Amino acid sequence: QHIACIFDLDGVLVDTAVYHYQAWKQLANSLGFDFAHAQNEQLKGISRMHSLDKILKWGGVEKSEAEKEALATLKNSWYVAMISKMTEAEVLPGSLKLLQDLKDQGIKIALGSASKNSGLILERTNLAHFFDAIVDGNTVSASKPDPEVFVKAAELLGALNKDCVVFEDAQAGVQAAIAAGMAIVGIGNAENLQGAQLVINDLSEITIAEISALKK
Ligand code: B16
Ligand code: MG
Repeated sequence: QHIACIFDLDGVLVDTAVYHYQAWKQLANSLGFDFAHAQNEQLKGISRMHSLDKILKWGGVEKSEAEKEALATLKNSWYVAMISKMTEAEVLPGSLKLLQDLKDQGIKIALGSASKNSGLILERTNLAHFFDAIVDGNTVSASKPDPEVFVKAAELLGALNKDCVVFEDAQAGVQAAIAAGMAIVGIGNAENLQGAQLVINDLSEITIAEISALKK
């Protein structure tokens, strides 16, 4: 098959959104305000600093660049403490089987994540060995919805953009994949994934034949 698959990490292969939420909530509370779980949807797929900017805005709090750096570092230290305890059991349903099937068929696999912590998460959950290329928050300069993360992943795989299928759980990621000219499988609620060709609840709901049929 002439396809390549690019997986987002948080919300697609693992559910680290719960840990991001807990750590951001703790940070907001330490600044004297709170935000709703529903607002957390807007933080998915966007970078750490963009997330912080949004949260400070919700709280009506203004901080200097230096203070923001310190707050982001503090939040990350709490987040890293949480993900350091992750296990294989936290891999989302269907992920292992699909990754193994793709590998068995010789289909190239890349990670396309906004996270700077992807290495630790992949190691803790034993997923690292599936990937032919890893592009994450450490390697990109423009965050989703900019297509850079997926374009770089395709380049590293030696694949054309039009041959790539992206798996995403966030609207910002769907926008990025559209901008890259790639096919998109959305994971989660269709209302948060506008522009995806197909929306499923998790990776157990899709086969390689169905993925191939989506190719642009
Ligand atoms: P970090 P993904 C994203 O991961 C998360 O969805 C988003 O909530 C987070 O702010 C971003 O990573 C940065 O994460 O603070 O670990 O660098 O969905 O692109 O895999
Ligand atoms: Mg995600």
